[in-house]
Amino acid sequence: MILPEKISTPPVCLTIAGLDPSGGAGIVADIKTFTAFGCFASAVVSSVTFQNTTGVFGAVHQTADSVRRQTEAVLEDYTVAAMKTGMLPTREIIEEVARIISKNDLKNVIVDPVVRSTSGFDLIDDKALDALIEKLFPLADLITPNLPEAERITHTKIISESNISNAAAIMRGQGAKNVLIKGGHFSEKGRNGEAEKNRTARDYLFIGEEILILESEFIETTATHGTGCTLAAAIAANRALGHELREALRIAKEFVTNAIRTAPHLGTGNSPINI
Ligand code: PXL
Repeated sequence: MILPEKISTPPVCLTIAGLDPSGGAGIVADIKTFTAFGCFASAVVSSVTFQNTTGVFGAVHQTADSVRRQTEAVLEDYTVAAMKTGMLPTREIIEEVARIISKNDLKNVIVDPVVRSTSGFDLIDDKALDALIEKLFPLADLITPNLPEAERITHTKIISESNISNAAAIMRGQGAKNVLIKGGHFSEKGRNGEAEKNRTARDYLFIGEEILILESEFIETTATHGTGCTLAAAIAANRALGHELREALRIAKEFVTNAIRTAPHLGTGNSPINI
């Protein structure tokens, strides 16, 4: 077997996110994604969740002190080229992560505002969500909400593209520099009248004064577990490799689309993707 050549001094990527022991989402997805792009993966656990492809059954969250000590151990030793945050379940953890990003002047910070699992398990409470918006949005290079997350963050209903622009404007008003709204859910049956004829997966990047619409084939599948984590991690990896944000996103989206297309169909629920 021929393995890809390793980069001799790979850039270090850091994820601060939850553990999904079934390997589809959270830090395991992030580690695999960083590694796939030739980056060196480091990972801080914010919560240990109990889940598999059929759902999330519970979680034991880490304390803010644990997150701080894990992260400081990494940062004292490595230069982190890019980082990604995923499930940050409590206000205390979010405040700690924000403090660490500011103190260490970390760059290329991708914030995936994880709110709820596909199966409906709340991964963050409302107090924590307020802290995520207030403390982390202003420190992010990019935030990556999907439609349900954008709706919950902005308290708006998104059924049209103009609703998407409005939600992005609200999130920018909340301090987010660049906003990626992942429109995959638009393609689901029944979300809006347009969905049946418009079967592409569209993501909307609000960057500077520009809106960039990234379109890809919509793949009809239940194998989507971990797509959000993987996309954000892939963007972070490509920022670490020196790509500017638009290009990092283009590469990351292609990676995720391929991973969905070639998903291993593991488990009896929503299969992980192929990372
Ligand atoms: O996909 C959101 C997500 C992120 N991180 C962890 C998760 C989930 C969804 O279940 O469990 C740890």
